[in-house]
Amino acid sequence: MGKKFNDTFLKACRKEEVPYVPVWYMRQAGRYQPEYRAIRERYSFFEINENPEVCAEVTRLPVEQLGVDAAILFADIMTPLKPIGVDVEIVEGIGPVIANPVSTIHDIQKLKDLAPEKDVPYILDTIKLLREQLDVPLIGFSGAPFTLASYLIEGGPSKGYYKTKGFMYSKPEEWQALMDRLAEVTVTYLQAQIRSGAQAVQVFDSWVGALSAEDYRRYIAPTMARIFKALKETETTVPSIYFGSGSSHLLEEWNKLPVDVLSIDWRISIEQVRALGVDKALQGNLDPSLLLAPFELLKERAKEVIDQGASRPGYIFNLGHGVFPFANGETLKKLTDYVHDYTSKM
Ligand code: 1CP
Repeated sequence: MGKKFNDTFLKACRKEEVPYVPVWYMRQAGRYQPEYRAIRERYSFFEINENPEVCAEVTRLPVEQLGVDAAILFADIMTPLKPIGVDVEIVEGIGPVIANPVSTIHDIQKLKDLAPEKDVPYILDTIKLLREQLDVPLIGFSGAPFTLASYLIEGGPSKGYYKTKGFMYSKPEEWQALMDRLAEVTVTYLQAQIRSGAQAVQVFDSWVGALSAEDYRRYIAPTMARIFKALKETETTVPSIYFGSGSSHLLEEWNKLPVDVLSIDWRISIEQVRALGVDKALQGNLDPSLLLAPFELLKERAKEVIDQGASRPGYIFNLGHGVFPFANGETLKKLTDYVHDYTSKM
């Protein structure tokens, strides 16, 4: 507010020159912050979501506390599914729990179209409010069809995704109908976010690494290509980011998608990613567990990541996955300062 707008993150997404490496963290707003926990005592997760003033406040908290170069809309990948007929609650200590899991074509056909202006007006209002308040770019986001389907089919968090994959293998037509429906929701939802002012969009496919590269090619890649193409056609200037955990074996497939930035986890180094021929902008990829390491070690490892990432234009510092609930906010602040200081001198 009043400050000069910081577009370093957007420049890095576009592979432009930057004065220093921009930083933000997946799950930068949430349980590790005492202020968030205090707000959560008064409101349920979806009550925060549905109240633009509170939702904008929660979104801004990490920007103000950590000095990160981007804000991410405070919502959940389940947010757009509630209004289309999914009976979902966010349960403390577990995550999304679904009372009516999907198992038949009838269940899929019952999922309604998303009409963002009518179904999630509070999200669009939060975005508009944040654009007045923020002096860093606002990232909108959505879950990706495979990851959303995993919750819909399993009924909640899963380890093996057996039912999800079993469904995919044994009911290919129903599976495709589900992918199509969720792709439509994703595109409609993200288009509405972009129209309301989201300056970049990230698609979270957190659990798609459960698939082999061959299954990804067969069952998922065409859907993801369609999503990113539709987003490009909506607004060519809004960068798109694709994230998955445990997905190193899928990077060559991802590199073929019409997406701008790949967000990678820590199981592969940035040098290795580039050696695969991946030529997109990259985001990542410090192991979040290092937030629990002595700060000297954390710094050393962050430096290694940065030295690899920043050797080419198009690099954004982030963790390889989200901040966990018992992370220390002060460590995140020191890490952010370190990345800024170190890379300003490069
Ligand atoms: O700053 C931010 O990033 C916060 C906004 C945000 C985002 C981007 C939240 C709030 N959720 C998400 C995305 C999300 N939700 C993903 C993709 C990112 C990732 O892989 O981490 C996933 C898989 C979910 C599903 C989900 N929702 C989980 C994980 C469960 C599992 O399968 O292991 C959990 C714990 C939630 C609830 C949730 N969402 C967000 C918060 C802060 C919380 C904690 C709930 C609470 O306050 O009680």
